[in-house]
Amino acid sequence: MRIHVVKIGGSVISDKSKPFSIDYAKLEAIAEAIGECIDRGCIDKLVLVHGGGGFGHYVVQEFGSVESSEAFLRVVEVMREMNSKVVEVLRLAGLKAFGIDTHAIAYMRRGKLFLDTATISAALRMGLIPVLYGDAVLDVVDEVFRIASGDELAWELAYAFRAERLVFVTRVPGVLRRGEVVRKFSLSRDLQSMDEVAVRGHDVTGGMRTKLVKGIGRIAGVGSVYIVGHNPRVIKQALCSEPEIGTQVVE
Ligand code: IP8
Repeated sequence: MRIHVVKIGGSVISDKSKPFSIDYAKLEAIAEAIGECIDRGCIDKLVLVHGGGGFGHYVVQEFGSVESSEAFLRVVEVMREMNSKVVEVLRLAGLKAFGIDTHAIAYMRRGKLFLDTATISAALRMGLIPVLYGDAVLDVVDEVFRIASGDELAWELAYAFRAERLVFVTRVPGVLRRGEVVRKFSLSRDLQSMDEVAVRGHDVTGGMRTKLVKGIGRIAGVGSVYIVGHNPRVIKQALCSEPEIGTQVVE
């Protein structure tokens, strides 16, 4: 299977400073861009992941952590709600979006993420677009609640499915060095020299650096990896050819 994995940043499609609100205009524009790439035939199979934005991050911030079962259950609840809103917009844009609750197929062992990919692979073979999300999950060894970021999930999915492309759609136009977008970023060489973008509002899973670090050990086997902004034209380029603005991440 030729698979694309796309992670849509939670802060792109929701306002982290305004709890529980989706930015419908932005999400619709992204959904249309993806739909065009499917129609053009440059995407065969697609897995979508979205982040927590003003839903999950806000709640974790409110509770301070996901240590308690109350916090865990509330995160699970609001992230489900966000996912169903996202899926609804994707469906209206004509995509065969199929929401899959991350906490039901993902778990951790001592902080390491594991996925049961059977449902996702079957869904892909059956022509659906699985839509997962950053979520709270169980650590089945330590018996604690943990957060699995959408970024880590996207890397893990891309690695598990040997994705042809992994595209991160973010609030910023790519990895920045001294304010300029870096064209190519090597995980083994360049991690020291990047600017960290301060995240406005609530972000409990780290910024660009963490996004990149999660790719270590997972990038092997993934065809191409791009980090781009949310301009629909650039998203289409990242999915089908090469983005005019954005960062290609390499080993
Ligand atoms: O927004 C974390 O996913 P992310 C989601 O991709 C939660 O970092 C539950 C805070």
